[in-house]
Amino acid sequence: QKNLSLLFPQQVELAKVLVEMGQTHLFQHWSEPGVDDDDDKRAFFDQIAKLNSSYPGGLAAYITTARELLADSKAGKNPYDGFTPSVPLGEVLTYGDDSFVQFEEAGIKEAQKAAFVLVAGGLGERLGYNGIKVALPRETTTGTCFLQHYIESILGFQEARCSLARGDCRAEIPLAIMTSDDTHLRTLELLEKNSYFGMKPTQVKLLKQEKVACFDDNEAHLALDPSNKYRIQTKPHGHGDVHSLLYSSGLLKVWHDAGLRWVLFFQDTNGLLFKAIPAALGVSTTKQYHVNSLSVPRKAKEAIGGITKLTHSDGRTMVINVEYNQLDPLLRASGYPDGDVNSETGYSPFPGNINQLIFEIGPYLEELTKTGGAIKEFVNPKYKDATKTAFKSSTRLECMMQDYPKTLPPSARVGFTVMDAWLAYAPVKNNPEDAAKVPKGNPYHSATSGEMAIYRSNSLILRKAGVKVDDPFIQVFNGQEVEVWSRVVWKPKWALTFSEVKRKVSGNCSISQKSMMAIKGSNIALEDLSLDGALVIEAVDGAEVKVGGSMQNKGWSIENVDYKDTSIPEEIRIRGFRFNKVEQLEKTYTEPGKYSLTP
Ligand code: UGB
Repeated sequence: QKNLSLLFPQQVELAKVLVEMGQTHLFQHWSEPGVDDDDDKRAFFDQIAKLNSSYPGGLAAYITTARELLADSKAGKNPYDGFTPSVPLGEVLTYGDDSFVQFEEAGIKEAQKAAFVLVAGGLGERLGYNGIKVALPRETTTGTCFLQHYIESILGFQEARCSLARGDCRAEIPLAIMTSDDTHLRTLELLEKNSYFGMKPTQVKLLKQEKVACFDDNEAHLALDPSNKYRIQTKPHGHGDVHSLLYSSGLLKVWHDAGLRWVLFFQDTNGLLFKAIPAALGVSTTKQYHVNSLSVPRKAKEAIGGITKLTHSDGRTMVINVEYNQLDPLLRASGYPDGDVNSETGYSPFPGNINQLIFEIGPYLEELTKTGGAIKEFVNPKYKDATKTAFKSSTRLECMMQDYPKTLPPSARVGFTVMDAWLAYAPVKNNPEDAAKVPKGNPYHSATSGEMAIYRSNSLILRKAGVKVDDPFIQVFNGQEVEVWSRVVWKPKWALTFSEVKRKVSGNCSISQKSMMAIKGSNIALEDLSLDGALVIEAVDGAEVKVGGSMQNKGWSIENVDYKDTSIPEEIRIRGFRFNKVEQLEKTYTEPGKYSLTP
């Protein structure tokens, strides 16, 4: 009360709202007015004003929803009450077969009408990495970071667009990146420092999401920052913010008006994803899906949602992601006493959502015009114990981008596409310690597995294209047992589809297990190549290089490193290995022309 004399009328109103909403604890430590901290008190109200204005209905609505959701969570109430889950039918693709190749061809054409949206506002709490996740190397053979790889992949589609359009290359494929206060500046810095990795700066739009207030307990008391008692702790509201941002920024409308047809959403650290995009986009256009979610076979209890058909007792049905923390209780409550378990196939019967979503822009914009992009929220507190009375750390309301179809009418065409995990999904989400505790047979989702998955995928693709690639070794890094395949990487412009890989590989090619090969150029053809060592080829556009013959050198060895060894850079030690460049053949072609590289 005494402090109110310090405040402006709007601030008095906000203070009253807080008091009415049971938040008096926020003021308990406040000193007498004028004694000290006046600036801090003003800053406190600035923050409250921002939290209040950036949430529909203001803080009162936010706290009210939180109380309801926290009570439901404590009572173990299932948000899917009344719904019966069953396994849905989707488009199941097999890499490299005729229909896959046809879908890829259709998808590459449709990429001409696509816009990409990267959601990269997450803290990456589970990984515990100090930098932004998109700056992490996707693989350490070339050190290319995730963001560079994503941009180069999109530019690859753009190039494909150019060749399809026979020279008309004016149109650029747009990329929007959702950031948050945690990632915004560092994302911008990464882009600027690297000249946007080849994109035009105007081609990339950053949309910053605002954070929401955190709660300390089930009564939804707002959590004060332990290091500043005049600040409310805040955390990201979740990737679901992307819809309201695309709408409120006007970007979606700009894309729609420019004649684009598809929006493709993707996450910060999936190094395989772009291998799956052409075929998935092909499915969207062929099946005329308004919404298409990419999924992979899911191991029970894996931290990815399950795509589920939900049938309500009133007859409604929808095919939707059920998040990993909700799938088990939903199944137990609806006649599956064992909950989230593998079937006889060794996988959960529910395909795993990898949050790669493809929306058709027209119906999407129409829907957002009605909803403004609002998405249903949820709360996921981490309780200290089974009494569910205290949290391990503060919690907040969240929303997820894949919940978008929940508000769609039954007439909406919502589908999903299942791909092999080796092709489509290898996220970097878990720190080494937690990854080492993942039950045997379940994916680690770590920096170690994320990188090894790239080599596995590329090796398997080359095998399908007729190259003899040795079987992998099994090795343990940071306590995780992984398959170590030949370290083969290529730039997206070398090949975006299986047909392109096949076009660039001919004769009898073989690659030994100890080999590494980095292909950095679009016109590099492998012909009767037998590689046993390390080979790095770089070529400018316009240089056509044929690589063949028996190439042998000592190559790059792999050394174990310990994630606890702080003398090693964090990006490396979280993998548990590093390469030792003993010997390699490295060749760079800087001028257009025709070349042949033989031993
Ligand atoms: N993200 C944001 O941009 N803003 C935020 O506020 C939060 C996150 P996580 P999560 O495919 O592996 C999702 O934390 O949420 C970005 C799906 O819900 O990595 O636990 C963040 O930067 C789940 O169904 O994942 O789980 C990152 O790029 C499953 O599909 C992305 O959102 C799982 O991902 C995902 O955030 C998966």
